[in-house]
Amino acid sequence: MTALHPHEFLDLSPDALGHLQDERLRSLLDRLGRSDAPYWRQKLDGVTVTGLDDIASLPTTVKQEFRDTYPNGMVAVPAEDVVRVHASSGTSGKATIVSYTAHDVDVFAEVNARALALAGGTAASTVHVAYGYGLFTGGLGLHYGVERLGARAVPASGGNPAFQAGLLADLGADGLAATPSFTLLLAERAAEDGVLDKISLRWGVHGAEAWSEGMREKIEDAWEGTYDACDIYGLSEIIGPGVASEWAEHKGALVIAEDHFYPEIVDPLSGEPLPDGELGELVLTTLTKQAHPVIRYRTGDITRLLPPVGGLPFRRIDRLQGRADDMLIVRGINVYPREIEAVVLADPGLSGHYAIVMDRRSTLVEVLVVAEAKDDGVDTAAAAERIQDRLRDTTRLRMEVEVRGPGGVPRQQIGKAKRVFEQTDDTDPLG
Ligand code: DLL
Repeated sequence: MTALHPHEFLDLSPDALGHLQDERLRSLLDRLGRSDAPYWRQKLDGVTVTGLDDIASLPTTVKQEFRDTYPNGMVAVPAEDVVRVHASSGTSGKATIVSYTAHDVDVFAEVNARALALAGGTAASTVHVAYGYGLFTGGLGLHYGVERLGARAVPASGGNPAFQAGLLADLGADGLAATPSFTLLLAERAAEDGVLDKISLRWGVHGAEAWSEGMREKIEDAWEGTYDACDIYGLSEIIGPGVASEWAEHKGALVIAEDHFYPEIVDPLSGEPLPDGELGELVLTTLTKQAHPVIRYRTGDITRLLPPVGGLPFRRIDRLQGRADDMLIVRGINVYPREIEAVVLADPGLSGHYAIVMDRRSTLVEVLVVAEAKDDGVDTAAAAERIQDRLRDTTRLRMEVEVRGPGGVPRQQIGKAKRVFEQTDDTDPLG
């Protein structure tokens, strides 16, 4: 079976793309304008936008609107046309439910098949899907993508790394879909169980949480042979994974499925549109969604728009810094957990596991970074001092650093890795 080149999925000139987006936006607005749902009547009341050129004068949408209309208030098709629901994995507030028609499920499969092809997948691939199956969009989204690619899916879901490492060895998967943190855990388990050399993984799509270049190196080094660790981005409110993903041949930014999701960048404070290249909040409009369309959704994710590469028509987004609301404010200085990760993961003596503790026991918050030695031969006190110096250089903040022995940072087997812990009393927040 010859490799599927991404062009086979994305055969559009930039001009043709602009027309397609314009046409799709008009048809979306036309459809929503005819919806009986009070949400859409209110949202589009007085809107005169006719096409892509004046998309910035459409109102934006925020997450709270999903909560306010829970569970079906934003649904723009008759109930009998809905074939599936998913929910956001949000930890705070009420879950947000999203609905899909058969066509939406089809688009979901298509954009994930592209993401897998961009990362290195072919119809001859076996892809081990270790994202959670269920209400979370990761498992089923990638699973349908694998099937659309014509490849073989192993629906492993989350948890049980020992069993999963064995499956990787026995079934010969070449592709892996999993969070970066679980991928590292799997590799560690495979090494401990002595099955690493029986595993033939060559590429993977990793996302659902922010991860650094240092994490990419750790993941690519963790498997025997060459391995391309590609980033995949998405969110339930838009569709799930597959909104944007990295091309193994041009790593460093993610190709946006712009024919389905129209991207803009706005100033996170004022909401004013920013030009391509400038850092700001990603705003997305679902051009083809039927059941649960969203207009100009404020994702809360900070990135910038970059030009297309490699002959594909689609612009790209820079790798994500993290959510605007993940930003830690310490003594007036803003720092993203990913900046701390970059320092910890760049140290050759440390494993990829770490945690950030926001110690709020006194009036001034103190930050404790807990990292872990790669093996017993590492001088943990010297490593802690090194990391503390580098953190001070890169963030201008003094943080406490503790380097524990191998296995000292608790592992998480299911869902998105939790990196930041709050400490308000003397109990150990890491458990
Ligand atoms: O995390 C969908 C997904 C599943 C993406 C599997 C990739 C792979 P939600 O649970 O709704 O959906 O969370 C969406 O997670 O707004 C980002 O803040 C964050 N996120 C997702 N992918 C990335 C990534 C899924 N590659 C929220 N890098 C988004 C950084 C990411 N953050």
